[in-house]
Formats: sequence, structure tokens, C-alpha cells
Amino acid sequence: MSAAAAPAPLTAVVTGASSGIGRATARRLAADGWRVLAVARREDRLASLAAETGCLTHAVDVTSDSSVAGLVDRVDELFGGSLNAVVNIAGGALGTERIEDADIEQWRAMYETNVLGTLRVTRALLPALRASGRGDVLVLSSTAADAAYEGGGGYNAAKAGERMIAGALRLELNGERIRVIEIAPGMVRTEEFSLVRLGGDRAAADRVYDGVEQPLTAEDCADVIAYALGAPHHVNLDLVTVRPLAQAAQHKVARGAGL
Ligand code: 8X3
Repeated sequence: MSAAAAPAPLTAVVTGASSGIGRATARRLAADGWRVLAVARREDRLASLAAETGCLTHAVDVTSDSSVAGLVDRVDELFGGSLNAVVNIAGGALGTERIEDADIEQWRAMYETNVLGTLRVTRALLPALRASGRGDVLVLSSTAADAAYEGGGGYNAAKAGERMIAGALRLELNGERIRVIEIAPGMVRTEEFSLVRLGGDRAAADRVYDGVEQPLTAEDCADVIAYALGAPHHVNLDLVTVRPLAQAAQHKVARGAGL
């Protein structure tokens, strides 16, 4: 009698995989045995991720219809048009201006990546998720979607918009074998998030984490994502809020408390 064939590995597309939470998630899922197609704009960073982890990679700009169409072709080619998870991590924040000083182009860029990027990639890959018979859409939002804060308006709006995609989609897909999972991190220290938001001002970026010894790391978030995706498929973590111990709310951070 021949041994039973090993189950085929689960497959995932991870966006925003060039750095931060996206990169950590691609690395973690690959380590957990997933076949990961890691996507981002920066090919040099994808190449180093592939060398390190064995992830498959493809350069994608989530703000471009034609680029995302190319991603669908790549999923067809690599995974036979069947996909278990779309992990939407591409996005981020630009600026900390008050509403009266808001930069329209920064707001537009945040909407393009966080909201329309998630929409474009998810919509394009839904047929592949359906074809798998075990699909997940994961949306990385933020606690910025929970409550407005001074200087946060554009990012608050973008992340709240992204949250609504997850909510509407979960309702629309009810009855199908596709979970919609939203993970909302609070204070996470990554190599680029605050630096990009603050226009490359390293000192200002460091001040975001002043007096907080252990903000969340990209790996902490990847752990939560891996758990949510790896849970038995009838278990849907609709929304997981994850903050460091030092942070009780957007404005309530125990700085200097040794946490
Ligand atoms: C990051 C959380 O506090 O910078 O998504 O809005 S915050």
C-alpha cells in the first residue's frame, strides 16, 4: 500500500513584501510551509527576500490596473489559478499635517495604496480564491481606523476606508468558503513606516517611539497574521486589534514606564 500523498502546500500572495510587516509576513508564511508569492514595487528588495526565504516574487504596483493584471497571470502560471490567501499589506502613511494644512496629493497617494490598492488586488484575485475552495482575504488596517488623532486625518481616512472594504466584502462573501480577516496594529516600529511618513526625518521618526522600550515589531504582526491564516478554516478572526503593552489607546502610551 502506498503512503498517502502529502497535502499540497497552501498558497498566498503577500503585497508590500519589500519591507516591514509585509516582508516579515512573507518570511513567516514561507517558514510555516506556505508557497508565497511576495509582491512589491522594489525588485532589488524582492530579490533579497527570495534569496533569504525561497519566496517566489513578482514586481507589482498595486496602484496600476495593468500591473495587477500581470499579477493574476503570474498566479495562474505558478499556482494554476488557485490561491488560498491574499494578504494585503501594501500601504502606509504620508505626513502628519493638520487638516487645515493637508496636502491633497499625500491624501490621494494614501487612498491609492491603502484603499484602492487593496480593492484592486483583492478583486482581481477573488476568482483564484474561489477556485481553491479554501480562501482568505487578509487586510492589514490599523488602529488609525478606530479613532481620529491630530495630524492623522489622511491616514485615519485611508485606513477607515480600507476597513470598510473588509466589512463589506465579508458580508458579500457570506456563504462562500472565503474568510475576510482584518488585523489592526497600533504602534509598530519598522524600518520604514515612520521614516516614510515623516519625509525621511530620522530624528522625528525616532521620537514616535520615545520612552517605549518594546513597540510591536513587524515579526509580532506576522505572528498574528500567520495564526489567523493558519487557524482551522471555520474560525474567522474578523478583526484583531494588536498593540504593544505600553499602548492602551492611540493617545494613551505609557512612555518611560519601562515597557
Ligand atoms: C500605525 C498606527 O498610531 O501610527 O498604523 O496611526 S498609528
